[in-house]
Amino acid sequence: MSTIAAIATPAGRGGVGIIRISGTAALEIIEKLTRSENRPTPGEARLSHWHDADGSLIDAGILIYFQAPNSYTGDDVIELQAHGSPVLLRALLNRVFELGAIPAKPGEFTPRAVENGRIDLAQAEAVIACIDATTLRAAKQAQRHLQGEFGSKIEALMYQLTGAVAHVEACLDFPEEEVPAFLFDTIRRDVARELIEPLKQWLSTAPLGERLFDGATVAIIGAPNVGKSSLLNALAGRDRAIVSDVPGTTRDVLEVDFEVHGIPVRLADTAGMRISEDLIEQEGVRRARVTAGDADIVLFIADAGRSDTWPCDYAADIKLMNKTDLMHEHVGDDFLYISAKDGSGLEQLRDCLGELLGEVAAGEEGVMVTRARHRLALQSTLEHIENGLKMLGPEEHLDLVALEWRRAWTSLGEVLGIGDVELILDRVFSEFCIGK
Ligand SMILES: Nc1nc2c(ncn2[C@@H]2O[C@H](COP(=O)(O)OP(=O)(O)O)[C@@H](O)[C@H]2O)c(=O)[nH]1
Ligand SMILES: [Mg+2]
Repeated sequence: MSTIAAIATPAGRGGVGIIRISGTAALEIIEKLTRSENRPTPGEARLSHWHDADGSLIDAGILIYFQAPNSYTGDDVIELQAHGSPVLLRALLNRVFELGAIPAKPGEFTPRAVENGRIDLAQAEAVIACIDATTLRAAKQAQRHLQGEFGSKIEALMYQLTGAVAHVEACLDFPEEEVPAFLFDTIRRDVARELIEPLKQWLSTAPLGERLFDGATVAIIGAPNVGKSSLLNALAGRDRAIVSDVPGTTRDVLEVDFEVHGIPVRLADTAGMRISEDLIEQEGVRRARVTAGDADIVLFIADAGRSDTWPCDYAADIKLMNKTDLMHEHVGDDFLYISAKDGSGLEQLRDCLGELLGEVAAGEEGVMVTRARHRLALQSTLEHIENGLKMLGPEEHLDLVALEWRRAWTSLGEVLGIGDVELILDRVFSEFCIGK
């Protein structure tokens, strides 16, 4: 495999800039780059000098050598911690290319780690999730996946499934009438308890788990001047939208990112819904409707002091009665009473949003299903297990049950990127002793 290199730190100036080199030629490249300084010792950070083709110094910094297989990719890896100057880093990287490395494609280090068996496919996905997470809660969830908690759960299910398949295949070896009936009950009970229940429980975490990374959109709609922009500012915690007592101030759709209980939310403030002669305002109202149509959650807001703003002709998820600092008229329990001005009721609004977004009860958060790819694979696993279960019985074709459950096994394996199912199954089965 070729030796790849890239700048691992973000573009732009910084205190430190890191170049990462991975592959069998890494040491050779370093020998030339450092003009034969002592060969680096694995795991040791040392001061090193890096030279251009003409012998001039490009930069000096810290060199760390991760000897294969104990590196991120599993190959020899060398990291150069240079000064965070884009010019110097570029020159240094070009020199590394001259010496035999090729440019790494985006994210090319991580697949190598998977190929070399350092991490599984789900952990590779967690690397990017960790980096892309926009809330601490999401980052911590990604971290659990990265540490292999997700993979262990999958493997535990695979182990259970292997046992179930082994039992069924053991029955296959007997003439049907000789399989004791209680055996089917045992298999049925084990499969329900060890596979179906945990899978269902786990799948129930998917709406929230996926939201943690994909985020949700919330649109604020209502008549002009009811306090939509004020609410956006209050929730975002900063003065983002212009607030005024002139109706029709907001004309475009304005978006701001914030979080509700660790779930990233994009909040959209819109133009007030009203019939207007003003062409720009008309377009604003049209956009408001489109935004509301696309949003996961629609917040309708009314003004407690103006009954004409109360009727809501839109299918809103939450209805708010604003300006309750001025007057508090109770117009029904389907309204949440707030004041964008003094902040009252906003905590309840956050809770309400959290609930709609799939917030789970407080306490230690388990490892969740956070990606559509994982959810689909787990759903397919569940389906195959249930299909098999339906066919389990003395009159049935047990080979079909085994086939369904092997398919379920394959779906689980796909999550971790385990390819050669037959091979693995055979190996596992070789340890089973039929009839004992
Ligand atoms: N007293 C009071 N005034 C508010 C409240 N929310 C908004 N306002 C005022 O109502 C007017 C319209 O607010 P704005 O946020 O621009 O409404 P929008 O047109 O719906 O975006 C402004 O003068 C705000 O200061 C509130 O909770 N209490
Ligand atoms: Mg506004």
